[in-house]
Amino acid sequence: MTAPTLFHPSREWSDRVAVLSSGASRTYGELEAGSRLRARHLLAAATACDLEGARVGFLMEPGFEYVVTQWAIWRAGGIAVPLCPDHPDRELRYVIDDADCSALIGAGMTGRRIEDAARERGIPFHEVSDPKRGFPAAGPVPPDPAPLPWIGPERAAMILYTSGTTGRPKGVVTAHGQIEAHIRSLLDAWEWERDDRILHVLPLHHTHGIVNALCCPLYAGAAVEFAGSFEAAATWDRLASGEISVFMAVPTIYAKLLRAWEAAAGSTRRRWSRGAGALRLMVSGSAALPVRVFEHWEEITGHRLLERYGMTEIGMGLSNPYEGERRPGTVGQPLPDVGVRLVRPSTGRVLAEGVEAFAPGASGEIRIRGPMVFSEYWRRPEETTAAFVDGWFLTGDEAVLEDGYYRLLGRRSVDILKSGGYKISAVEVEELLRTHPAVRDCAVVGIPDEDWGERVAAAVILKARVAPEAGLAPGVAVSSAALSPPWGAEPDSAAVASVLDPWVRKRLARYKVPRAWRLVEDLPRNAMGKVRKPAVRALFNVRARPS
Ligand code: MLC
Ligand code: AMP
Repeated sequence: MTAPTLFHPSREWSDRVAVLSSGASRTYGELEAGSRLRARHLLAAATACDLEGARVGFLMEPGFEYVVTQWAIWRAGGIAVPLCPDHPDRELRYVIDDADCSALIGAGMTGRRIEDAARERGIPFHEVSDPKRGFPAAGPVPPDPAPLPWIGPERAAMILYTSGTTGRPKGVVTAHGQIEAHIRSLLDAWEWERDDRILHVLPLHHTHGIVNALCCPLYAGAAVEFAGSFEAAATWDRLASGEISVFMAVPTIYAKLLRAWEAAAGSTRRRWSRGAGALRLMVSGSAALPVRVFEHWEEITGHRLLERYGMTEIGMGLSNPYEGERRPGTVGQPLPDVGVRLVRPSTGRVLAEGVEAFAPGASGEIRIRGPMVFSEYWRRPEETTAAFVDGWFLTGDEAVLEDGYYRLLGRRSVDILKSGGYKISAVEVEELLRTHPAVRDCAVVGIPDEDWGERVAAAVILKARVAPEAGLAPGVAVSSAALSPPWGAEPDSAAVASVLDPWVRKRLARYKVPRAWRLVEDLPRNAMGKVRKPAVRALFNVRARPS
């Protein structure tokens, strides 16, 4: 394989616009120069000529600085660890510690949130304000063009954190060559062109926003327009501007856009519909796209959304065709260079491979192989080994191959939820809740939601005796029934929610916060004492489905 070109734009592109953000447009030449300078500052601060895989955490809003920083870390030989501006300190510190970051970079008010974390850990915090200035505090910088290290495709490039079936999120390590294989597969399948401009509305700590919507266009020489955070009317206006050719989003965003369209005046609707209809490509992924959303979107824009399937560990695996029939409710066929199999886990029998079904109609686990599949879970060798069988990655997703198209049936684990495209571990939320002084036990489940796919819901048993500092009792409470928060005589689900919601919010990303609460005296369990999650779902008036 040749040297990765993730951060080596073609010389011919120097004057082309690479990034538009905060009302300014920046060229590939500026990106190239800014990231080289920042890389040299990083190396000077570390007194090294190659960061040799040191992890560098960075926190900033989506925009030009983000891209300059990502490229600078790569050019300096570091591993980029993007941090999420929405996360509370506890989550940020978890990632910084788990990745064992040796330097942190922050921009603006958002970035300054990790300054204390750097000081406490005795690692440098670099504040960036202007790419031309690099890090002023980093001391003397070698003259340009100083040699930057050569980065081979096998070297680790990025760690992204993803939830699993157990506890806290794991770091997924991908190498430069793997990211490049992911990009090349999508460039080929979706026909990215230099003249494309994508409207970018996704978070930049997950593969959808980072690789599909940022690295792909930059690799193709196209332009990325950052919208800031997602806002439906502003997004419609930009889609209708005539300047955007590509859009990628999670189903919740399309659902929110549809609601905004329905609420708009007739003339606005016509303008939005006409404008969006002129785009070259609109993609949905990260969660199941409801057929109703697919159909409504087609009705108002004429676009048949291209739905695809991916995962942090594998990049993208399956996609409906760019040319050819895009079938609602399916995720299409294997992407270029991706090996896809359906396997019955209990027997190891291969039920389908590629587009060939060996046991028509039978469902199995999706297993993936290919040059884009990740290297390892960061410092978790046992979990890495357990994630593969014969070189195939076990996705944990269940699917069936029907008439040559894969259709997802759901996750094999009830403990993995998806809300608004974010993966959430029920176990992580449960483990946190159990550390609250008033909580004896709990069970967290996903309940279906039209717009969000799933919402997080928690059933909670309170301790019989609660210390006053628990916040649920004004003094010494003696029994669960007698627990009385200051605002009510009897504890009920609403009272529990009012105490636990703000407590959880301080500790977990907001998309992990339960949106529905039930106070229960006991949890439904099977004969082995294991909580029956389908029965927990029923507590929220959701019809039980098999676990
Ligand atoms: C926001 N909220 C959520 C939420 N996002 N609740 C549950 N699930 C979510 N995902 C809550 C907020 O806390 C707030 O509630 C309320 O919703 C409104 O917040 P908001 O910030 O105004 O919402 P909005 O900006 O509209 O955010 C929604 C969203 C966002 C869909 C734009 O969730 C998002 O960017 N999702 C994309 C996730 C993503 O990129 N996944 C890719 C993973 S990679 P309150 O009570 O706090 O006010 C992957 C692989 C692959 O999956 O195949 O791509
Ligand atoms: P993440 O771990 O955040 O990368 O999320 C990956 C998971 O998102 C996959 O394992 C699937 O469960 C889910 N997913 C991604 N794309 C789709 C899709 N088009 N339809 C249904 N689920 C999807």
